[in-house]
Amino acid sequence: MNHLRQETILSEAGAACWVIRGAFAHETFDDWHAHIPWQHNTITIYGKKHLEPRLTAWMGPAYAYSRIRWPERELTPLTAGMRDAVQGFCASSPIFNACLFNLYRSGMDSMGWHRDNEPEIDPACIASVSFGATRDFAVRHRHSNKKWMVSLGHGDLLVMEDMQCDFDHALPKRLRVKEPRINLTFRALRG
Ligand SMILES: O=C(O)CCC(=O)C(=O)O
Repeated sequence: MNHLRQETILSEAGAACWVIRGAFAHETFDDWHAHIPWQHNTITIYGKKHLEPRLTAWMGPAYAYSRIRWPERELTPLTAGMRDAVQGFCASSPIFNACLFNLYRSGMDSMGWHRDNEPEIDPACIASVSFGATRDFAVRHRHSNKKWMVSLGHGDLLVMEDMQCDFDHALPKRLRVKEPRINLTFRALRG
């Protein structure tokens, strides 16, 4: 894997975001799509129920966010293998014991600005792998409003270190994108 190099997206006040292009380009979208137990959750915004603009799945300890409750589900061998490979790129990270999966069916699907700052998530490192369509990933500083945009393609690894306090991130809609994208986000949940 000598040809893989780390590309810094941001490095500010102890926080960092970096990408390794094509780290998992040998994996196929179809294999992951078939492997993951997708579900389509309803969320409540200002008292109104909406279907989330993406499909999701969870493997790891029991976890809840935005009133969605995920029961404990063991990482499958395929997911645990990917976790081990991702962990290999993140030497100083706590051990990832959970994975949130996102399926964006087309550029109409998205994820709004947020932080992964639930108290049980270790903020030191969150790592994600993308498969399928290339999509823009946006980051903004919560106080200065400075913004960064990085395009994530098939097999790219994105790592966020100590970013969940001062930075938000999002996956904006891109109406020209017709193809689906899967994102695997590995987190370390504290027991
Ligand atoms: O799909 C992405 O790259 C973003 C996923 C994300 O922000 C999250 O799962 O918290």
